[in-house]
Amino acid sequence: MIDTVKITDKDALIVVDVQYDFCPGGSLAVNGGDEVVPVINEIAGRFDNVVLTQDWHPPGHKSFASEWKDKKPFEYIDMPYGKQILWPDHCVWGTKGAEIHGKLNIMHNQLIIRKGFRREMDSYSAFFENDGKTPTGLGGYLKERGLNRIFLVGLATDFCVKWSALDGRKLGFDVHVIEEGCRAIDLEGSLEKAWEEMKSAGVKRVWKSQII
Ligand code: VGL
Ligand code: ZN
Repeated sequence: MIDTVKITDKDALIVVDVQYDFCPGGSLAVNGGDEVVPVINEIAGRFDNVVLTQDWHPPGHKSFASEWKDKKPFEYIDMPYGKQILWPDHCVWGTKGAEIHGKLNIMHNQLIIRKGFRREMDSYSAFFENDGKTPTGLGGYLKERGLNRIFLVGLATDFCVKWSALDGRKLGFDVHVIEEGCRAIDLEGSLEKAWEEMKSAGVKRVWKSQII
């Protein structure tokens, strides 16, 4: 029998980057990205505390391949904080693609944390920018509210969800990822690798039927 997880008022659901650019038709579309919307709507009602993240880049963000001569999306570049994958322009602030999906229906969402707003640095994780040390403030917010157990859903499993899960562990949170609430970009096996990394960091992989 699979264990169930009983949600309490000390838990938080974190909905990562469910934005048009990561959904079919968007500039960095994730396969089946929009399929997470009804799943998340269903799950969200079981949580008293819900937080959203929003990938939010200025035009000309350095993670965009279009900013670099002779570079194409999904190639790499060395940034001062390490290796960076270059992306198609996406989630440019003020554009439709940056908006949170309109069918996401979570009236009791309490916070939207924006990330990636510094032109020179990318930010996958909900907790730290890609230098691994500049905080977004979410860790402090959750801790101050005594919310120590987090459940992640959203896009993409192998980038922003994974980085958030690993940083969540580093900050001492009890971290769960809800399988059907996520979809992946999956570049060169990155999805399988993501689940391995999360497992070894003590992230728990759960299915929505286990959440009661
Ligand atoms: C993401 C690539 C670039 C994500 C954001 O939300 O997973 N991936 N920016
Ligand atoms: Zn981005």
